Amino acid sequence: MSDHSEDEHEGIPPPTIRNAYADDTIKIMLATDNHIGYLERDPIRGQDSIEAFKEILQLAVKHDVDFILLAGDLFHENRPSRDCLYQVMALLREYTLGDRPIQVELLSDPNDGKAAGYSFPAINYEDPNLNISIPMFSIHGNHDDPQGAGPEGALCALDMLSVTGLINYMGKIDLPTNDAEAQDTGIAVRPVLLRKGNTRLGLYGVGNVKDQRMHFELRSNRVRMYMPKDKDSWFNILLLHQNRVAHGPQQSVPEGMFDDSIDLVVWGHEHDCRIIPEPVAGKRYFITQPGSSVATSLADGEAIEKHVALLKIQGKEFELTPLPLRSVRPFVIDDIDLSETAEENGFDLSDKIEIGKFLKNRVNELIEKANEQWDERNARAVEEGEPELPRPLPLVRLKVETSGASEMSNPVRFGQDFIGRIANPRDVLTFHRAKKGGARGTKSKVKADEPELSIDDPELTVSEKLSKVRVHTLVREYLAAQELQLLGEAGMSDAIEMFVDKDDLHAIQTHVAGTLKSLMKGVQANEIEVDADNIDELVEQIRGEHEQRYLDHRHEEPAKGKGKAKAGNESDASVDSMMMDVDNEGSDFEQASDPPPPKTKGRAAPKKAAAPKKAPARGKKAAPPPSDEDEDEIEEEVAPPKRTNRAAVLSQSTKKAPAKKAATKAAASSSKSTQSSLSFQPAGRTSTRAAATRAKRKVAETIELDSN
Ligand SMILES: [Mn+2]
Repeated sequence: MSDHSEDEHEGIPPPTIRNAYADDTIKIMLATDNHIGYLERDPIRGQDSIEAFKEILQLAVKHDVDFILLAGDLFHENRPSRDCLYQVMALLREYTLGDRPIQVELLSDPNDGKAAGYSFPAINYEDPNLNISIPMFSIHGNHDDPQGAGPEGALCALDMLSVTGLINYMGKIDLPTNDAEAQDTGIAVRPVLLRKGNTRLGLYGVGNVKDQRMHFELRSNRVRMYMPKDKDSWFNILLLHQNRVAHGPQQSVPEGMFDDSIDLVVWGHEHDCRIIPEPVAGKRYFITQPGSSVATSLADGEAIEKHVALLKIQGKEFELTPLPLRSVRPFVIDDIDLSETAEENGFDLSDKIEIGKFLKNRVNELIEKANEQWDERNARAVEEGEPELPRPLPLVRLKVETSGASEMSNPVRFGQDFIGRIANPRDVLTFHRAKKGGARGTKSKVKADEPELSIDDPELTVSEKLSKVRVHTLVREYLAAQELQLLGEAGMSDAIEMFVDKDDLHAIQTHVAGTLKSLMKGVQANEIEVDADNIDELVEQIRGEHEQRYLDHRHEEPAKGKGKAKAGNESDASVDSMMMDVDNEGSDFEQASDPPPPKTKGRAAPKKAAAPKKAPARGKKAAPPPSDEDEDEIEEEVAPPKRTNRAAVLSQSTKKAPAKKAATKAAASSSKSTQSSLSFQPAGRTSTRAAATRAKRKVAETIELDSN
């Protein structure tokens, strides 16, 4: 056992197995958040994630484990590149196939979760056509979650590995298929049940879902675990991938809400290594948080030495041995307050040259520290009989609080002096300023309850903008600047997030096309006689309706994407409409922080939308198609400016009809010309793509700085 990261939990002795019998001991290689593909194009760090993954597989072989267990985010991208898939598949084939006999017997149904329409089982080593030596089990994370709704339902990268037989994908949440079921089903968890000798092990996997939903399902007791009758004579592991640290109301999952029959929770998603099992107040289970095997942000938590663990289970006892990952490059981070250090060291805050010198010295010290760290770790490993490894370039981050200093030099140029000595010369320095009215703290995460920040805020430094301005704020500002508000900021914002986060190349196109179609339909349904004066207003009203409808239905969307239900999307939606209740309890920051600007109009919209249907009662004729030539009829349905509710529509339409006679012809033809002037589709599209590209760039950088 390595002797460096123990005793973090005072007083409580680490769980141990007292009398170990090899035949009864299940040995597991525990790891998570490998984020394969992170910075894959970086010439220095491009292979970091894959190297760490390779080391984990080698450790699994070396320690002769029964299987490997991962808790999500195997891949950094929702659609991993070909290189990533190639390397992961090759490594899995290299290290997890072979003649080594498998000693854990599968007791649950091997067909639980198998690919529909095919004969092969879900668990790879139950397939006689495959020769598996070390099975790998994994849930999905938030990066590699199932997306899309093709004929096979939502799929993720793990589904690919699963059908190739290289991985056993678990925790794809079962969604209820009809309304009635949705009332009493929440998240259903079917375990993988295993046995070795006298030890019986239940693996309960819950792939990532939105924290709000998970919180709700837990609170409402709707996380249903299918457990064997004698569940307490099993050792039960729960795998999940959620926020553990609160980033806002309901933006995390509390530690103490899991079933009492659970013995150990393996918590994925949080990147800092807290792998030593921690007890939970009032609960009998422990939590282990292995942390990521690659640093995906240069934040404090990632500077903790990276580990995986050898987990041994015998009966109801377990023992966890942290194993340091030797291939991970060292990372040191430091924080300085420029005005303080200027005072201490007697230089002037306006002296750029002095400041530059000082920062360079400090970075040099950090490089030295990182190299020492590596040498120590290497020496330790060599002592334990491991081969020596060549020293990689370290990651170094210096966070500088610049309040009081007038002008800072360019951090990228600053970093050029360190090329060849550190792995991240471009972003070694970050500048930030304390906000008036209290420090924001050094946490790099976006706080959900912070006020919205504008990208144009002159108070913000570039790095603050990147890390703190939310996408939807960016989108709204951009759409406003381009006068593209028609596209609807909530929908556009979601579409851009899909485009960026999930590599859904069609997200924006689909959204724009859908919105325009709906706007057109709205205009036409109102049987408009449109002229230059009222077209803007009318379109704005319809846009309001559309936006409101979108917001109303927004929370139903994830249900379609998640789970394997192919049909019954309608009813799936009701699952998340349960969530709407939670959301509306008042703490949902999304709802609170992005009210569509024309909210009142949006509200009035549904009433107005009903008007055309009522029309026949007033008019002589049922609502005709928009091309109808009966001008009198059209007149009655004219959308006058400034009508805000149906009463107004009724009174105005009677008043207005006679007055407009003369204008009718012009109106009718302008109705057509308006149609063509409404064809802003192509223009809208290209501009949107430009918006998306810009947003993508900005978002990508943000994500790089701050993503689990
Ligand atoms: Mn994650």
